[in-house]
Amino acid sequence: MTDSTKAAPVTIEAEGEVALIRIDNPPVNATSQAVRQALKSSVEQVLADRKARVIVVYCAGRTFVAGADIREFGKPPQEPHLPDVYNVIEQSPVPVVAVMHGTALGGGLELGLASHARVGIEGLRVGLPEVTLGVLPGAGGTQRLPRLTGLKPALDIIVSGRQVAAQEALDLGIIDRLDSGDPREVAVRMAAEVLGGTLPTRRTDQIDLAPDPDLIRAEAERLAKTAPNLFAPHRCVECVEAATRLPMAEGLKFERQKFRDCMDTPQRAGLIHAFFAERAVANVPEKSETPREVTKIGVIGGGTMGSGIATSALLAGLEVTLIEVQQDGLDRGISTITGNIDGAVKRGKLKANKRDQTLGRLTPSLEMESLADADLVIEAVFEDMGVKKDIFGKLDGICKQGAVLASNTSYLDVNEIAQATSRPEDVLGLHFFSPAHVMRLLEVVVADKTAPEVVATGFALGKKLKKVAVRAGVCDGFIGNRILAHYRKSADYMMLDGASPQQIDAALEEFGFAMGPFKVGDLAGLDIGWASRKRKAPTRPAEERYVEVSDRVCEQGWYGRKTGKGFYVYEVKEISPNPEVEKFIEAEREEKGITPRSFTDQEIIDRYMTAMIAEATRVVEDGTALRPVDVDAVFLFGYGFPRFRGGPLHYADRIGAAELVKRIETYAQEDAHYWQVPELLRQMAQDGRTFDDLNKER
Ligand code: 3H9
Repeated sequence: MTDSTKAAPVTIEAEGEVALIRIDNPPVNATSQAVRQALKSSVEQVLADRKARVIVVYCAGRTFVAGADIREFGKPPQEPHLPDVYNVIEQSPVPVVAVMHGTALGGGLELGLASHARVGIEGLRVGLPEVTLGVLPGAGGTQRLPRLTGLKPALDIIVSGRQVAAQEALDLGIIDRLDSGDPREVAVRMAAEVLGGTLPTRRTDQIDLAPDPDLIRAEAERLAKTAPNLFAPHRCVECVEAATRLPMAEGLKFERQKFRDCMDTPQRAGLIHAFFAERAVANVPEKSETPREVTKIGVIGGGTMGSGIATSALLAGLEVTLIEVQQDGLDRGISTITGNIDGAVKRGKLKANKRDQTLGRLTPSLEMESLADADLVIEAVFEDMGVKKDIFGKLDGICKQGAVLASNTSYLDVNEIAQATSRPEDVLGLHFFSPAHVMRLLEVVVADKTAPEVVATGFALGKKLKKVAVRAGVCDGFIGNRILAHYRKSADYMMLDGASPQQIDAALEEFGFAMGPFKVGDLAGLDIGWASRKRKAPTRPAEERYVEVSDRVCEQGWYGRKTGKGFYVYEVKEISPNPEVEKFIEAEREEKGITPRSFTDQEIIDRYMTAMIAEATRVVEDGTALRPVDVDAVFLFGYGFPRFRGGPLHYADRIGAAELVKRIETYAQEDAHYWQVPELLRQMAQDGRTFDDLNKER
């Protein structure tokens, strides 16, 4: 072809009646200001040349446009705005075809929707995930998608933010054609088809859309129940409704206004922080090390954790040897894993025809010697240092040189475990969260002697298992459980001082947690916390305030959901407060001379969150977590922290270090042992710095 003009990062390749426009903005072709500018001027240039009778837009690299450049969000918007660029495309008198490969998401799909025909390349996935970032499709998505698919599928796609596979996109009318091949080749072919009249083109704004007020009302009502805290999904419904009654130009204006409203919310900042947090945690000092190859793993222990870890590894295509000491334990493990895999098939996570093959990669064994050729072994037996040291001593004698030896301990000292072997450099903690085949968090616990390439192997395994791996230092409870152990006490203190467990749970659920702390305790099993309190009793400082209510509950054999009773009573479909708990609370208040006072919901949230932030700050201060964002990721992916709040330390920045210091000092007047201002927080307050500043510095 001739007459080629380069306008990086967008290139025009024009010959005769065909103009190919290629976007090339690695890594994911996001529409940064430079791309928007270049795309708009490229289309305008082709139109001004008056030679082309068809324009095809395609992308270089691994994917079609992945949307707006979200790094620009929160900064002053720069022209040209994306909707204006796409309006130029929609109104082009020369038909524009979008050839899409990889993922066409958000502003990427919206580029396709504004074009006059859309062609997908095998493997394409499309979607409008804006809602997951706290915004809405703001470049025509809410106005154009319903015109192509009808209201119902468009509402579903926009409000859920889900990705749609190529075949479904074809069936729904989102794409007109599914093809295969290299994007440029397909682009050339499609140009010829448009010229030859075999690929029809049309403007999306000229398609009529029938209103359906009942559907809109039903969706609004559903969201009022399921997403009362979220801002963007409700605005999405309003925009789709507007598409049914406004002409395109006005609908686009309406959408633009709602998009800006979303942009201004703290939820948008929180959700985008969460998006980047998931990726930022991979930036560890060991990231350039070459990980050891892992294809065969061993899991010791067939309990809930071990079986979950084994399931996760099997689903990732690894070979797994499961070790138990007794046949009945092994049988239970196999049956749990089989149930988990069947569940994965049911939830669409695994194709039914892959079930047997997946389970076929599992080798159950009663002999530790079966781990001789494992590349990596994860010990997941109960939390007892003696037992763990014994296992690691045996592994040292059995495992091949170069095997990685990992413990799934949730709080024990990994240095001490490593000392039980002659190869502490191969030992690390891999702390999964229950259920391990579902929860995304993996704490990679780095001991004093862990070799950098072993850390890198932990991260590589995390990636293979589709986990969010976060680097943690050794301490009691690592990042997550250490912080949890601290702030959980604040809930007990408030309970004894006058707030009921139900009020505390309700206030924190209103804040955005899926469940309040007492419900979480009931779900996880109150015996777990009880065991940990007993373990720590001998070293508990005399000044520490101790609330006994949970011990009283456990002494009755009430461990929560699994025993039918805990802080709540569980009947078939009902859950109600356990009236006996109130009696324990009153008795302890009387014994300790506490006169109950009332708490507002806001005070409950403030105290609970301040306690969490204080310990999280100490975790950053002493280097257990690399950066504040690592703590945020731990809570987002392992502890049900409301994603729209971005994580505890992102949320802390909204409050500000100075205010947090003031709060802690006020609370310390009641309990100076529990409420101590972390030195780092005091310094940040003095210097006017934020946790986000620390993220950038570290
Ligand atoms: C939108 O479009 C709004 C419009 O409706 C209206 C506007 C007016 N921007 O995920 P990866 C970075 S909202 C900037 O590891 P993968 C990412 O941080 C947008 N950067 O790759 C990472 O950087 P680093 C709607 C982005 O292959 C690198 O690219 N779109 C963006 O596993 C590689 O990413 C979305 O929500 C972006 N939009 O997955 C799509 N996207 O290497 C968001 C990625 O420094 N993106 N980066 O860590 C994704 O879902 C995935 O990145 C994708 C590729 C599936 C595309």
